[in-house]
Order: sequence, then structure tokens, then C-alpha cells
Amino acid sequence: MNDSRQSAAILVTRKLPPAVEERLARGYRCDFNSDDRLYSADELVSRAANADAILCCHTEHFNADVISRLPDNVRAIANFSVGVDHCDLDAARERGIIVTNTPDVLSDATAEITMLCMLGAARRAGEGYAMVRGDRWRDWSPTFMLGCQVTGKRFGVVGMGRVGQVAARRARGFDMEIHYHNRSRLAPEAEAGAIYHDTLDSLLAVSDVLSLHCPNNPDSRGLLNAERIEKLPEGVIVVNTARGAVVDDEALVAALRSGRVRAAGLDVFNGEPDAIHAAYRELDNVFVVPHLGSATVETRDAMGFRALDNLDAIFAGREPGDRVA
Ligand code: 8YV
Repeated sequence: MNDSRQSAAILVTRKLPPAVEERLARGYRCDFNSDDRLYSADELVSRAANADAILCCHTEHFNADVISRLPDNVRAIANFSVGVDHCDLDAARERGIIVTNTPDVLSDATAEITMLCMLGAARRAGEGYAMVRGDRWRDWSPTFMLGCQVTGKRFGVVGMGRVGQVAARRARGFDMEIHYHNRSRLAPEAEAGAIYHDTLDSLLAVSDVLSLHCPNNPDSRGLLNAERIEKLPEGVIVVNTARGAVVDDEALVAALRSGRVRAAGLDVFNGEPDAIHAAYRELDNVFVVPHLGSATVETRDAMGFRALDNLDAIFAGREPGDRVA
């Protein structure tokens, strides 16, 4: 094993899967968070005092202020996530801190949750689940709890990156017609028959299900607002497994209340976990799960190993595979 790697000290901000912590402990001196407590910004900075690198999750906010206060010994921030909107990449670049993420390995798991959210919303699963569990199920009739079928409908993808492409593939399993909007058109093999829309408005107009898969950045923040919701077909289903920030909550809630949007399936929220819009806890036509996109044993192991591959490269003096800053 490389000497610099063996001596490197890693601040691990959250409790990670056992197999990942075992591999970390074999290669590095680690400051583990065995209680899985959420560190404050001050604590992150003070715990980094002796760290050569930080292995963190999207629950830690490395904004410009925190990054400016990190000691000079911190060479890298290796994220246990594909999304990096919790890190100020420009601030990291300015400090010469390498930032990495974990793409690819969570695309399948997140696409599964996308299907769960789509079906949960379309088939009123949240409402039905609460009824059975709350002992309020008293009857069956031909008109009881009718949802809407997704088979054969149009699946509109905003952001045809890794996750969007797998979600599209899964939606094809329901004979859905795939439409997408992306910064650039995909090559025909990747497109696999999906219909490209060079404007978001054009995609909105044909999406029976609108599924958000774009990263949270200044261009996408609040993208699904009142004006854009008006461009969607009446009774659309909205699915968000990307980031809460992509949605204007007031606008979506108003459309869910009026029925303009038939239902929403949401895995991610503004203000998650405990300060989400109150209506998402109350509305019957919202199916919710608590940011479970990548939450499978297989995927969380793979994310940890990918973050470790990046750290191994950095401490072996190589360029990490998933460098984002
Ligand atoms: C992760 C995610 O579970 O990777 C991402 O960007 O949103 C999630 O699926 C989470 O970020 C882990 O830190």
C-alpha cells in the first residue's frame, strides 16, 4: 500500500455501511462518526483540524464560509453522493481543494424510486396505504379510489443524464413514450427512440408524467414554477427524485390542490428532512418517501467504494475518476 495513503487522515462525517467503513479503516486513519450525529458547520471545521480529506454526504453543507474556514491540511472533499449542490465548488477550487462525487452507481436505485413515485402517485398508493393502516378501509366498489394508468402514456424527462436515461428505460417497460429535454441532444444509441425537445416548454406540453432528473444549480432552481405548470397537460403527474430546489413548492401545492396537477410522487424536498412544505404531509394526492433514491444496500456500498476509489487515487498522486472541482 502506498505510504501517503496509509498515513492519510480522513474525517468521515456520517456513519457509512460496514463494508465501506472496513475498507476505510484498512487504508486510512479515520475519524468515524459512530453515533451518526449531524455535525454543525463549526464542528466540521474543528474536526477537520487534522484531516487530509473529508468523506461527507449531502447532509453537510460545504458553503463558501465553511470552505474558507477549513484548515490548509484538507486536500480533498470526497462526496458520498452524485449531487454536489451542498458544496460550493468555486470556493473549493479557490482553496485548491479537490472535490469528487459518486456518479453511475446510484442510477439504477434512483430510477427504481422514480418508478415507485410515479406509480405511487398515479395509483394513489399513499392514500390507500394510510387508509388500510389507519383502519379506515370499509368498502370496495367499482368506483373506489380510481387512479390513472401510466401504461402507454408519455413520460417526460427533464435532464437526460445517467439517472434520467435509466428511468426512461424503466418507463419503457410500461410501454410509455419517452420525451426529454436536455442541454444537448443524446446520441441515437443513448436516445433509444426517445423524442428530443430542444426547449423545456415543448417537453412540458407533451408530458403526461413529468419526471425531474436535473441537478440543482442556478439554472434549474425553481424550474417547475406556476408558469411552467400551466404549460403541462391537465391532470399531469409530477415526479421529483432530483432535488427539492428544482420545484417551486407554493406553485406545485396550489396546482395539486386545484387538480391541475393530478398527483405528485416526491422523494426530495425543499427543507428536508423536517422543514418540508406542510401540504406535502397533508394532501391525499401526494405520494412521498424520505429521500430514498439511493437507499439500497448494494448502492450505498457501491457509493462508498466509489468515494474510496477517488480518495485512493488522490493519495496515490493520481487524478481521481470523479473529480468535479
Ligand atoms: C444520496 C443523492 O443518497 O447522491 C445523491 O445526490 O441525492 C442521494 O441519493 C445522498 O446524496 C447521499 O449523500
